[in-house]
Amino acid sequence: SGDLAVAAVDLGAASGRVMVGRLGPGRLDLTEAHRFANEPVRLGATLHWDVLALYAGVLRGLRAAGPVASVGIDSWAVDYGLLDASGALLGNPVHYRDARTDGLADRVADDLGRERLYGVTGLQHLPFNTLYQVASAVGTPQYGLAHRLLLIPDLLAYWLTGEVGAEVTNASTTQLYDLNRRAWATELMTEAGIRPELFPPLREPGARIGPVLPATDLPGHPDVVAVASHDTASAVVAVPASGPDFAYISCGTWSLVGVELDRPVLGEASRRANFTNETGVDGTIRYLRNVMGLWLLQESLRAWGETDLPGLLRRAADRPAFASVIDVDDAVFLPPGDMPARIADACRATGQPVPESPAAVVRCVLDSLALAHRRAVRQAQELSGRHVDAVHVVGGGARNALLCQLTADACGLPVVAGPVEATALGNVLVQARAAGVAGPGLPELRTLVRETQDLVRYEPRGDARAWAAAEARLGGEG
Ligand code: ADP
Ligand code: LRH
Repeated sequence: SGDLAVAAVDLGAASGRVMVGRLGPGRLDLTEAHRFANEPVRLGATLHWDVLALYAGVLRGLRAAGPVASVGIDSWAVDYGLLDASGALLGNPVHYRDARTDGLADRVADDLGRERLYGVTGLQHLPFNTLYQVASAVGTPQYGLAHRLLLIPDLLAYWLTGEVGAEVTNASTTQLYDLNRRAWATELMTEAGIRPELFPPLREPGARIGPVLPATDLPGHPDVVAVASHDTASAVVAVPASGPDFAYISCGTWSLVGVELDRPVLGEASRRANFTNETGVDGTIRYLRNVMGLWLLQESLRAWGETDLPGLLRRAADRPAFASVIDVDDAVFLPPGDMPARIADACRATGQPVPESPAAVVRCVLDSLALAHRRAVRQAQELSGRHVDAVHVVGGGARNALLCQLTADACGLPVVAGPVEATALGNVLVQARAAGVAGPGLPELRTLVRETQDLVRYEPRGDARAWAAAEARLGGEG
């Protein structure tokens, strides 16, 4: 048949997977070839990614995938590896939840000027932006030896092909990328004491990177193709919307909540609301806010040693609503550690009852996350002027029926949940388009997703005033 098979490597903070996408006329199937845990390792004081374990998982997955025409790689944003002049990796990449930028991020932002930083890069202030991570490394022996900096998907592509480059959607998350000039922000780098030569040439989603090296011993030596290598950018490609009036929540470890625009929003109100302008495919802007997301749930399960998530969610659904709500975006929740204890502290500090069981903690997390979704969807509309009549929830969170329903209720809008593997689908679609088998535009790619993937619709229930009252308890603007 004329069908195309491609492999999508999608590395999330919780797990990595290699998926095979098969496309034909009106057809888009996705199957999982291999899934592996992504477990960070603390070495001394520093939290690292186990990047060689991830690479091994990628190779194993590509072998299990069988023959494919091409391979695309995406991962979480901002993190990177440093290479020496021979191309060898200098130390294990550091996890964005590591504490080494604590305090420093604020100092660097103040020194460079926050308004100006926002005007050039369009990015929200997050302490782990690449800018601050690299600034914290300047002056170390490792930094002194560094010849190249490669973001995680570009590092894996380099190991597979020997080619260096920086894919733009992910480059746009570094706070070292000039949104207006669509180039590295070399002046900012120099002012921050960062060497611009570290950063390789930019490449666009859809560009061919090169064939996999013989030494990888992969069958057929497929081409590696640049996709939207920032996982959130790939997820947004596969949002099954039928027009422009939608908000999306890419809901996994993080909830990335926003709208898709043609041009950035760079005003002072937007900066203060900490909305970001990340680069999407085809010249689009992903105007969104990072909400702490299912990290709170994942890290609670880890603390309890609990593995039965569906059972816990059923019990949480039976708990009363709004018993206690917390500000999920509080920086205290960012690092790994005892999450239930931090949630209890937050309830105590705001004079609310401390959730007394795991089911009650989960209910508190989901009510609070839905509140944060409500606020971000509202602010995205107010700040951008884009009207929204449906909210698309994609990613692992689309499997959480309680969260999807609460989000519909809180936003007062229908939620369309799915696809769960939107990121891998977006990765597959950009490869398929590069091969001339899908597209040409985002609307056609999204129609293919809408017509082939399982979606669940949640209508808003109840009284939105209850949500406004809950939001007021957090000091929100109602
Ligand atoms: P990431 O890309 O950040 O690794 P995912 O998009 O894979 O994250 O989403 C992972 C999340 O999906 C988990 O934290 C979990 O809350 C949720 N999830 C996974 N399976 C289920 C399930 N069966 N029911 C409800 N939620 C689920
Ligand atoms: C989601 C994500 C998000 C970034 C974060 C570091 O996986 O890429 O878009 O802000 O990880």
